[in-house]
Amino acid sequence: MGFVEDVSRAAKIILEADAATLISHIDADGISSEAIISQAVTRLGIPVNPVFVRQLEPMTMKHIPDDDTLKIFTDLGGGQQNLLEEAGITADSVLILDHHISQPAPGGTEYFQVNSQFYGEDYVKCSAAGIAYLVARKLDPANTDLAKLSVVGNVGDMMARENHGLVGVARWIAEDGADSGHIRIRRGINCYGLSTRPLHICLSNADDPQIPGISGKPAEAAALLCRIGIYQSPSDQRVWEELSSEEEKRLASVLAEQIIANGESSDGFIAEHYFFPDEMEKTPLRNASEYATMLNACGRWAKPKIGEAVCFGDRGQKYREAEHMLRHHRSIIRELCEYIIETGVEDLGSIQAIHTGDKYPDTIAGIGAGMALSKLDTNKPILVMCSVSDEPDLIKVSMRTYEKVLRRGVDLQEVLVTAAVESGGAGGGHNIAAGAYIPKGCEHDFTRRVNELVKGQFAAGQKDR
Ligand SMILES: [Mn+2]
Repeated sequence: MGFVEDVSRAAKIILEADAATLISHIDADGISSEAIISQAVTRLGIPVNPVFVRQLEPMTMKHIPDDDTLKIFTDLGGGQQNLLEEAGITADSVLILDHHISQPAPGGTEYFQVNSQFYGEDYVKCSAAGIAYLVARKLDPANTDLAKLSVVGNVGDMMARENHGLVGVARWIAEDGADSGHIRIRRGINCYGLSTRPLHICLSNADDPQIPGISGKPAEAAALLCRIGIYQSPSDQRVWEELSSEEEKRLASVLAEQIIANGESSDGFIAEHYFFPDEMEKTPLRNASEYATMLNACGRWAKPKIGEAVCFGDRGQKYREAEHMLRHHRSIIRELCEYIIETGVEDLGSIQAIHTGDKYPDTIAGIGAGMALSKLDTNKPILVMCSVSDEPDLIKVSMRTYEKVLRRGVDLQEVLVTAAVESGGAGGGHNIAAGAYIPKGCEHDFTRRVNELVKGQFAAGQKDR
């Protein structure tokens, strides 16, 4: 069936339900998908019970109540239909809204699903929060306030990364939110913290591409901003979001010149950003990427319901708890990053690797790897291994790299999928950021194999040009 028909059918299934259980993932996309459907369903007067899981696997299936509520799976479920079938959950009590690869149930139970993978190119780069929003909008066209959460989920799931902005149906959703006044779409420097961080800090954190003379150098960044008249003094605290469009153009052209003068490519230096004018200024809720980090912080530290409350509009007690989660999240990541730098990585030739054991939670290994990389050799991907808290036989692997390395032929997803399967594990992710789980004990051989594969990609990339 076509996308429009499937969304209508999903809405009809919800309208016919007496009560619903919402099962969702704990990351930014999972929390925002849940919050979209939950609010849309509650607005219809249908009671909802949320269940958040780290993963849908045999151990977590017990959290799904055995009752006659409609089970709505968001941001998961498509790939775990075997588990639903094993648990005896019938097709007429399930609705799946997902964007991950779908695996049909082995016994042939046909669960109804709206999945971004089914409808062609315009839909592939749309996360579960995108699908959830389109279903919510079908339920009631007045649900356009939820477009914000949909963009948070999409940005949180890196749907804007490759094209430096959302594309296809996810972009349409952002425009829909802009039309109703809930979203402001702006193009500008591809940095993080555009609403909360003083501009010189924001610029000094830029790492992909790096800005010569500015990355890692906040004082130089402040001096530059004074020179071009954007700061009055080096102690100014203006954030990017406060710049006029003339000022942001001036800043972007000066920085682009600086990158190009240094022989680097300025590709990817400008990106599209999504701001939320009805949120409080200078808070993480003002733009999609900072909002997503806040939700991820809640989820990764096992408090998805605090993130959910923020999505529902709580700006009191729960919001303060979310701010606390975010600070905690940042300080642990900073510690991990310092640990990696101080301990030092092993240079294998084409990659650099480190094993952090059980010192830091596996849920932040990838983020820590990304941050540490800016202070290491940025021409080689980084690989971080660590123990997994409740799985003593597994090792989690996270890899990160930069766009300039992708342009030389590297694809981390391909590397990790191949190497993980060979070692009896499983991998996935994106070309620029990927992860894997491998059996404990094979780390040495695994990193050597990854190094070999990356070396091969560099060599093939060389030949192509
Ligand atoms: Mn997702």
